[in-house]
Amino acid sequence: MKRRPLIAGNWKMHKTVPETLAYIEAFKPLVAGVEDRDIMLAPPFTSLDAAERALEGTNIKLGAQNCHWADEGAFTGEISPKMLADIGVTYVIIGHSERRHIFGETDEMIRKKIEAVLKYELVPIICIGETLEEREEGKTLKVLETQLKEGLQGFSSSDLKDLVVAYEPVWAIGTGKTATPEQAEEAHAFVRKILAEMFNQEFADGVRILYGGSVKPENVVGLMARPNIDGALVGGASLKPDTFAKIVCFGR
Ligand code: G2H
Repeated sequence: MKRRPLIAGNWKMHKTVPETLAYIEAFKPLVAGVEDRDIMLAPPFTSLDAAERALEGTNIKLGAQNCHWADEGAFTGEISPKMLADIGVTYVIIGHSERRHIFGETDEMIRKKIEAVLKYELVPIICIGETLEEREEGKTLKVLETQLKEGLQGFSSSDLKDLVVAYEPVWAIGTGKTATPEQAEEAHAFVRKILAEMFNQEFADGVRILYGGSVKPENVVGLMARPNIDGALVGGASLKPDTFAKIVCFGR
C-alpha cells in the first residue's frame, strides 16, 4: 500500500524566535512545490506562534514536541492540546524517548496525552523504541509491543484514523548511529503487525510509521526504500534548513 511520506523535523530545545523566523525564511523556498509528501517542523513552544504565522500558506505543517493531557489547570510549566490547537498546530509528538527517559513519562501518561490530542483533532505522533540494553537482551519486539498496546489501549481504529507512529531506537538518537535499513524495517513491519492484531489490517496498512534516530541526507534514501518505512522524524539534521531540505527532498 502506498502511504504518503511524512518528513518531520524535531528541533528539541533549539532556536529562539528570531532564529526560527530566519530558518523558515531560508527553508520555505528550498521545499516550495514539494507536494507529494508531508513536511512538518516542530520548534520549541516559545516559537510556535511565530512559526505558525511564518508558515501560513506554505506546504509545511506545524508540530509541537509535547503536551499535557488536561485542557487547563494547576500544572505549572505545562502546555495543553487546547492551547496548541488554538495557535494552529497540526501534529503533536508524544512520548519521545527523551520525554520517557529524562522526564519519566509512562505509557499511561502517553495514553492520556493521545486522548487529549485527539479531542482537539490534532494528529498524534507516538514515539516508541528500545534502549541498547533491551536490544542486546533480545527484548526489542517485546518493548515495542508493550509500548504500543499500553499507549493505544482503549482507542478504536476510527479514533486513531490519522495516527502516526515513530520508531526511534534509543541507542540511535543523537548518537550518529543509525539503525540499518534492515533493522528499522524489521521493527516497522512488526509494529504494523501488532497494529493489525490490535485493530485490523486495513487500519494498520494506513498508519504511517516514521523512523527516527540520526537520520541524515546520506541515509534517508536507503531507509525510505523499505516497504514499511513511511517517513522520518529528524532531530539534529533538521536544525539547518539546507540539510533538512535535502532530507525532505530525498529521491527527487
Ligand atoms: C530522535 C531524533 C529526532 P536525532 O530523537 O526525534 O533525533 O535525529 O538527532 O537522532
